[in-house]
Amino acid sequence: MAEKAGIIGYDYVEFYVGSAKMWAYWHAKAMGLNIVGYSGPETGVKDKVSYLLSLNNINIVVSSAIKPTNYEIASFVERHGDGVKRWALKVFDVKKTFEVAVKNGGIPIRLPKKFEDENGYVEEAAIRLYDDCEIVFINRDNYKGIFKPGFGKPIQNITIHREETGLQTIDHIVGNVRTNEMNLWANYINTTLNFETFIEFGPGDISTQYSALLSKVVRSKEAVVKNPINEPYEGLKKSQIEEFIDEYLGSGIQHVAITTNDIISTIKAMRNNGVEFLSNPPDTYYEMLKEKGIKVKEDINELKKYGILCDTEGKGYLLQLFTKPISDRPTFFYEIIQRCEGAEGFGQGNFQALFESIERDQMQRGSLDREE
Ligand code: TYF
Ligand code: FE
Repeated sequence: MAEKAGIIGYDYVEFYVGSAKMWAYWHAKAMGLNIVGYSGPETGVKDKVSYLLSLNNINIVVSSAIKPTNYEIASFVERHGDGVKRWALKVFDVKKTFEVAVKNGGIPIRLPKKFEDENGYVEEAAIRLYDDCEIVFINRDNYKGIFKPGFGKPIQNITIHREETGLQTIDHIVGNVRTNEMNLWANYINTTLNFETFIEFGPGDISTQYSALLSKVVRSKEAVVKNPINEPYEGLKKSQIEEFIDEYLGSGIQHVAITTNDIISTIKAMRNNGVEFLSNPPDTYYEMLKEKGIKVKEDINELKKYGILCDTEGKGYLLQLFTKPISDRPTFFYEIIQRCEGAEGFGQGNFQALFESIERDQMQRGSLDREE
């Protein structure tokens, strides 16, 4: 459905990484995405390579510098490690959305531009987000080729045996920012994109001994685009948000949540494909879920077997599970989510179990204690 700001939904997420080919292989093998596009020297791009991975409504681009002269990618990866450089919103009118965003305080990164080849054209513009990230406005309606000019069919012959994951669409994209920056970025997104604050989690909502964070969810008026923003809050130990900021060297994207219509099959397939998930909650978590007597269609024993979390707060119920950080630094991870019977939340009822699981992971890395 059309919105006032003309935003249709997420279009793609682009990572800057050390080796795009390895990242493409992992997303194909582990996440069950298909390598459908490639850009590099063979397609006339000299100093970088990109792979486009797609499945259903998901588009992920992974890009690497292949020469140090591509300072943009090389310096990003040197500082942050592998991470999300930009997420794109599909919009009706790139120029108009960009102009309104900048008039309302959006920091321009790239002015609206048409990229053309024999297959038509793509229009793109970008504004800044967080330290080193971008929100892109894109319209690809007038392009018949693969993704964008500069892309072609993948030329690599990569054969992949995997189980199909059935992943569907990007549900939300989460940022971690420094202490006192959450409101700044929430207001920035709300005013530039005409979004609104949907939920806020304060100090009392997070209930583990150590993990402390504040969180605000901003979303588009039609609720198709949702962006939680976390900042650290005073805690006994180093919280996961502080750890992210330290390891990423600044603010940036912490996780991307992807939907499925059948989370049990998805998690089973992903586990068989070799994806590592956070450790399962204790048995008491599932006993409490049974005791609540809420009508969950799924077999609770199956949820327990695969470590899937179930939040029954609010309308409907929500099933979710989080991967471990997918690359070398404890920074970016994926969330797999199934929203049942109109569930709109973000798993608040799971915060305790989830954060305890993250803390077990932090403990293994020795990163719960702050360095003096
Ligand atoms: O997106 C969310 O808000 C949920 C909960 O470090 C969450 O997925 C919040 C903080 C965090 C991990 C997950
Ligand atoms: Fe999430």
